[in-house]
Amino acid sequence: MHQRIANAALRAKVMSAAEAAARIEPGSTLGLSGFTGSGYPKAVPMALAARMEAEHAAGRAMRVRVWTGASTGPELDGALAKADGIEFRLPYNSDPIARERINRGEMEYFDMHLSQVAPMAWQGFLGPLDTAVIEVAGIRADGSLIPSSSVGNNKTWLDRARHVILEVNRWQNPALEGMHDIYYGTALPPHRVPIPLLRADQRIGEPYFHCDPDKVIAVVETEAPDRNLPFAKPDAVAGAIAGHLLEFLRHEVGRGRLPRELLPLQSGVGNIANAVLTGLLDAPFDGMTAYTEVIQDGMIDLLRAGKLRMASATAFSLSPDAAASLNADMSAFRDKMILRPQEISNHPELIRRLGCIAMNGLIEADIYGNVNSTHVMGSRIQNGIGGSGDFARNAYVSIFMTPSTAKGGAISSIVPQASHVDHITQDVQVIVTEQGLADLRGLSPKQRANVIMDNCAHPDFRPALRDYFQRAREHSYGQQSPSLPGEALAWHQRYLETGTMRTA
Ligand code: 0RQ
Repeated sequence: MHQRIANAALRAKVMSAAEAAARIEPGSTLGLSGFTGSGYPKAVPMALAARMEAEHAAGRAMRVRVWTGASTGPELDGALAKADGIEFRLPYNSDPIARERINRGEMEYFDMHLSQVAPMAWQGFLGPLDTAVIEVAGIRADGSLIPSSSVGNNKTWLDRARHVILEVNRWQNPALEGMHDIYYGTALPPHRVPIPLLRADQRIGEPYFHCDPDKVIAVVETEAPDRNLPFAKPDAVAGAIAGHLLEFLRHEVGRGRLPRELLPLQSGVGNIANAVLTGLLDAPFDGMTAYTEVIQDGMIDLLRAGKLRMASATAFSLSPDAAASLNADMSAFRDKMILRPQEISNHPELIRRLGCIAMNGLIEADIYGNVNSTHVMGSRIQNGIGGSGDFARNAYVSIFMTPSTAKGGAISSIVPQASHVDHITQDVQVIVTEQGLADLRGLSPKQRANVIMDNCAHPDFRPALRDYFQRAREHSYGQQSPSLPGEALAWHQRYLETGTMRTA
């Protein structure tokens, strides 16, 4: 017992998850570990949800405010949302139960840029933090903490919270020790200094978190897997998108605009991003690096094949199969991976300096290249902006990819006007669909519109887009970005009323 807790004072604080959850005040703000389904606490949130359900059954309200790194897992967001226990949440969420509550207006949600969460917490803009609940892989004799499969905002939560609850998860591989790089050099203006990171593979911090042991009110032992969904096998659409994108990268190398080993890759989450990574296995680029948020299945394959030299991220986001295969072989990967706090993995200064190639998904793009990553039909949140904004604005080249249609072809992903904008046209340099690729660099709005309609839109929707654009050229108030606003948004209204954007 207690093999993972080498510090005697903290060992004395071991208790059950229910006892730990009982120490959380109703109405308090919790800073929880967890990033894209890894490294989130699994026992205390479940026990807290059970307590909330009992309180609600007795007619007493019990809700908390939840801050995390990014999305977590069903034992955290799912359980607390099901118990109607979340009053407010930030940042990125992908849990379906929480998504439904948010979209029914029962839960407040702010999907802020991931790089800004820790600085805003330090600046005091988010209010006080009561209790941090952090999963770790172990506690060392000196009380320092071995991070688990995500780093996220844990350093900040441990520093800022009045109280700390630790979950020590025996399921996490002990060989994770040494893989993390926790940078303690950030400060608030006017005391900020440059972050001394010049290469994706560089270490600038230390492998452990520090935490004042007097703040620790409970230590809970668990043995529970991170839970992520398996990826779908790349289909023809994902394969075509990957093909266009890889051709573009080859072309850029040929023109001398990218080195042969490319520049550090940032890859969003999801099946298409994974298909692109799989495509890189056979592409003529060697010695690649990744400076990204999450290490996903495709990156493990690239590392194994030696195509990717190293990957820097803040978390793993692996299917159950990939997690099991990495766990079986973790020590072989230790010097090829670095997990950092998300304020570093997503730091605009570093992304700009390293010149990342950013590749993210989108919900819809308009003919001018404004991108909606978050809100279906302008009002229904899907996940959140996550780190896409951190990377899109600061990347060497900012690429967005999507199938050209959604909902079985009823919706065009290319629309006259995005119903919500996360990434303005200046932050979107390349759009790729299975139809083709639009290289928008250096183009004016009207030039962009032509390239996007011709290269990216589905042929079934091209005539309607062309017709709209032509009439906007004739009747628009101005001709810099011709638009007929009422008519543009009628595409979305038509879908809401008829179930399709098609007119015939
Ligand atoms: O909904 O499952 O109910 O049918 O949106 O769509 O096709 O599964 O897309 O998994 O590639 O995710 C933008 C959401 C794409 C993702 C987004 C509906 C579609 C489906 C999901 P259903 P798919 P993907 C690093 C970077 C923001 C965060 C980010 C995302 C659902 O990439 O969250 O980039 N990005 N982070 O049917 C109506 C359309 C639609 C549409 C799709 N045009 N209209 N519905 N859908 N397009 C990672 C992190 O930051 C952690």
